Amino acid sequence: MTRLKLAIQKSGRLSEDSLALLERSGLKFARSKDKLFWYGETLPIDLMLVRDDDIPRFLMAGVCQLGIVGGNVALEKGLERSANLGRGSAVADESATLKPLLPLGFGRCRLMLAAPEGGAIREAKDLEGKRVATSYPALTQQFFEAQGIQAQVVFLSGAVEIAPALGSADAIVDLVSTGTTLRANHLEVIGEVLSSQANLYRCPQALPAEAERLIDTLFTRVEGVLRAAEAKYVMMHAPKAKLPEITALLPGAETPTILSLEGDPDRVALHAMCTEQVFWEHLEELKRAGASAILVLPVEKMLA
Ligand code: PRT
Ligand code: ZN
Repeated sequence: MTRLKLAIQKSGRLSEDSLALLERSGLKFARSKDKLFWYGETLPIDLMLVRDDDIPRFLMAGVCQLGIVGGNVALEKGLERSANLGRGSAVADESATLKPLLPLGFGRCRLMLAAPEGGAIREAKDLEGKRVATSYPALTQQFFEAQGIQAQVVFLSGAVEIAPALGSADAIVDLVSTGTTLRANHLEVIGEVLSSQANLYRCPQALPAEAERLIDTLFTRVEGVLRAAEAKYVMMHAPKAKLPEITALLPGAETPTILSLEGDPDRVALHAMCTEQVFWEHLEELKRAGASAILVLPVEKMLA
């Protein structure tokens, strides 16, 4: 029987959210002690727990068929790989690239160009002939080349933010989420290289029909969970005469369900799906239109 491997980060910023999303999508795993492979108990999809940097390579080589990793890592590794191909490395399918199946909404960050606060370097072009330290050399190189700027990209595997203070670089390109690390090192953002989040990827190779069906099944489930995260099930009592007005205040809702209220001919119960944001925006208007007994419930899954 076909079994697929899905790679996630073993321990790091993406691990918890990746596992939680898969579990909410109905995948359960027998957690093994060695923690490299977890057997999939509810679908024939096993988990591989690895370093995030290895996931793009494993997907390209077909070591795993699915993977969750940041767009920043997938793009960087893709660019590094094309550069290596130029130098004659042997890879079966040169045209293959990793395409995200689904953005997952977590692991959000931005790859930013930053320079010492209040210094002479105010924008990318001030870095002509200067040194830029980064753990993302290929994306950084591409960023400067696209603007016709010749900067010297210095690769550092970690602690990139201290390079300017040590005098080993004039600026850095690094991931930023809250900006605390930059501020602590007296650096400020002067440009954006990339905006990123965690994505679900598949291997570029076409797979046997059964494996492709399994990928579709996983895709549908994960997508359902992601949509449900934004969806709310809203219930309220409303004057019958105001139904068109109230329905219009819940856009995106499929046709609402209307139920009669025992002993009250003028009012009905209305049930509808809508996004949480829309609901809050219109709460006061709903009340003014006569809605009462309003209940908002979370939606666990949305399957069609
Ligand atoms: O061991 P392994 O190789 O698997 O893990 P890793 O250390 O390479 O990666 P990890 O766990 O740090 O990050 C995994 C992924 O999380 C990244 O590739 C991004 O896609 C995503 N991500 C989201 C981030 C951040 N936010 C982030 N803030 N990755 C790193 N950071 C760093 C940032 O560079 C800074 O140094 O966190 C620090 C704090 O950021 P501020 O801005 O909040 O101060
Ligand atoms: Zn890593």
